[in-house]
Amino acid sequence: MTTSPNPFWNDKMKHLFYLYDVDGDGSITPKDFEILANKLSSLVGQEDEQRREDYANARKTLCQEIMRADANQDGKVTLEEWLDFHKHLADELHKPDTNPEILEQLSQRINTTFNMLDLNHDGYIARDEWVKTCQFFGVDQTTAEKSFQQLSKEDKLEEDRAKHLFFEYLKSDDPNHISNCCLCFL
Ligand SMILES: [Ca+2]
Ligand SMILES: [Ca+2]
Repeated sequence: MTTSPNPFWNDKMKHLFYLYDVDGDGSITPKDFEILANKLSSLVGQEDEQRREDYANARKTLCQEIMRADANQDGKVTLEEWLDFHKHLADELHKPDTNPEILEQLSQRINTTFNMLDLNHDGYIARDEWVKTCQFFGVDQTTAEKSFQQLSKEDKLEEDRAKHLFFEYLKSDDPNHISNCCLCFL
């Protein structure tokens, strides 16, 4: 059963759509991921061959996961397809018996995002990695630092915690929920 989306949730997902539509042509395509991954990889050392390769792989995985939203399979995810897709995911996450296949897909997605944010690849997102990434997505430094303080423990954001926050972020209708404290959470 699909309920009509809450306005806060709808705005949040729209915002996320526009973050992914990097070239601003009104739809999400594999080209957007290429641009995004190239830009993000400039945050890590360019001389690091291994990390560049990781980024290329992460981009492919993330792109595959997100292109699932392309309902009519024309190679573009429109805003409407994006909202429908995430509404379906949010509805699934609200169920006590979430479809395990969907959980698996979402885990893939958060793992990939996490690995991209974990710039030095030590298994944690550190404050500076978080702040850098937030700034990259247009969030000011003060907001980014404040959100990190709320999200992290002992100045680190662990993978499990990040995954949990991501699930909450996808389904939460509550503007005051901690997962919503920073809209740039992918
Ligand atoms: Ca685009
Ligand atoms: Ca489409």
